[in-house]
Amino acid sequence: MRNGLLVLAVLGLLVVLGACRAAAPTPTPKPTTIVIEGAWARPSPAMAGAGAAYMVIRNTGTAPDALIGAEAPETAGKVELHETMMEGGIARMHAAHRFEVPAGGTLELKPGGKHIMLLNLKKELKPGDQFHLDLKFEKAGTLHVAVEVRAQ
Ligand SMILES: [Cu+2]
Repeated sequence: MRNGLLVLAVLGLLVVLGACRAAAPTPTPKPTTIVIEGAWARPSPAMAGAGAAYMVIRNTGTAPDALIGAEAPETAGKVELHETMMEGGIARMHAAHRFEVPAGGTLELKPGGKHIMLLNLKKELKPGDQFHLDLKFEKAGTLHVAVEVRAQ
């Protein structure tokens, strides 16, 4: 009698475990977690019309993401993703549609490389000032960043 109950209990447990296994979702990569570090921009007079912002974008998630656009409505009429490339010894900037941020990796925006181009400046970028930049990511959505204006 006791043994019969034990067998039933074990069978019941197996059924429960089996059900759990069947119901368990297939593992999917966690959504990206984007962290922005050290966002800064070079000083630029408004009459220059353009400036550039730099930062390190860290993806702490297990899925890749991509920066697909940016806006700074109070500061620049237009914001583009730019890449600097050497062509015949001359550095030229090209607009890019997206910058990949690999899973568990970083994307570095720096002078002479990939950067965020601020066009049609609405105000002077003075050392010590801060301005807001909205970064649009494919998966993480829009992140708001404070950009510090400094010489280097
Ligand atoms: Cu540029």
